[in-house]
Amino acid sequence: MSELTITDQRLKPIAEKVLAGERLSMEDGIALYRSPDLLAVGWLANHVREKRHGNITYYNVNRHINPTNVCVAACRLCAFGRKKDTAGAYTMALEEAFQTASSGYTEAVTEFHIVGGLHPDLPFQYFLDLVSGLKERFPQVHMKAFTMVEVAYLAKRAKLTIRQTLEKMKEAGVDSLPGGGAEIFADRVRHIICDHKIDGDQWLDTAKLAHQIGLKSNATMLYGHVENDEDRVDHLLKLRALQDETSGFQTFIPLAFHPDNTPLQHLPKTTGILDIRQIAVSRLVLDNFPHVKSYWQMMTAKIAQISLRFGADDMDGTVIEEKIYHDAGATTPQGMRREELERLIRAAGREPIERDTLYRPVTRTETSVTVAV
Ligand code: V47
Repeated sequence: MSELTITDQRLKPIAEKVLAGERLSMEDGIALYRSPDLLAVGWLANHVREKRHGNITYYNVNRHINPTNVCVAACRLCAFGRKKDTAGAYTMALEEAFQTASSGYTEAVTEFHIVGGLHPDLPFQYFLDLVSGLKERFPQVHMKAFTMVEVAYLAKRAKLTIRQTLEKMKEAGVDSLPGGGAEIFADRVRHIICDHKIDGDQWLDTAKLAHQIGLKSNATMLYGHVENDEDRVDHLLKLRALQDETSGFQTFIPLAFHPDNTPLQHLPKTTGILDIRQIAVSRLVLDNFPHVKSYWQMMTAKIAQISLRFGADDMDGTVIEEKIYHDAGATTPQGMRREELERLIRAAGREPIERDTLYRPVTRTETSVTVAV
């Protein structure tokens, strides 16, 4: 690794803490966002990343399934949701969802990533049947299903507690939860971008319950809209505090806001510099998160690749069919093949490792896929 050169003197005490493995504060996080010395911030994040993961970069072979885009919420951040019976609204019949699950690339997937809108009429049983039906048909595939927001909404509709709802989901075959819906926890920001969702504390409480019943989850942060540096660090610190309690988070995924076709489309898109900095600050502040993912669909493949030298150790996966960002103007491809992901990772000087959702290495032969347990 190259030598650390610091041109911004305010980074010196932060660098000392990072090199000594000490925890960063709110003020440190803000200084990292504001420092003009992005290369020093990146060096430090890369140092932490290499200490944890050496040269390895993870990816997986997954498929996204969005069973419905019908949503009772009308979040200003979103271009995906539709009101029932309006143009473009869709809801998959179960058979259709099962068909979708097996369509696309021929490479065997190890994960289904299942998220959708808050549908006003679909019963809880639909979602349980969806997961158990997929499990029956694809027993070897990990079900990473339903955000904390969907869990809380389904609990309310089914008149169950959050814990009961999570337990029923687990029984039906949910193996872990994705990190969506966290956005930015600060109320002021949430009122502007996603007024209709559960608040930050409810998101955290739901994640805590999931972890307590043995379900791992991810966590996200949507950045690049109306939040400020304090809101961003506050979000990271709240996640770090919960992780201290539960150790249930696997991966943190910063999501760059895509404004097109949303009520916030007057806002500018994030820049490459902010995207890279966001990865680096996340890696430095979230000292108890095993993984930081640079989700190539959001970041673009090129920025995701560069971020492998700025703190990220994971690029997400093949995805196959992405709707949420493409409705909001994303220009990335819908999916990517394993060879291409591996090529990008190798070109960044990293060693690609295919993982399953729980970060166990996957071995493939021409006829089978094996997960090391
Ligand atoms: O929660 C919605 C975001 C999230 C927009 O856990 C938008 O492995 C940008 O959470 N511009 C869902 N972002 C996606 C998500 C995710 C993705 C990949 C991997 C994992 C994981 C989780 O997408 C939502 C919201 O924060 N989102 N609309 C938009 N216009």
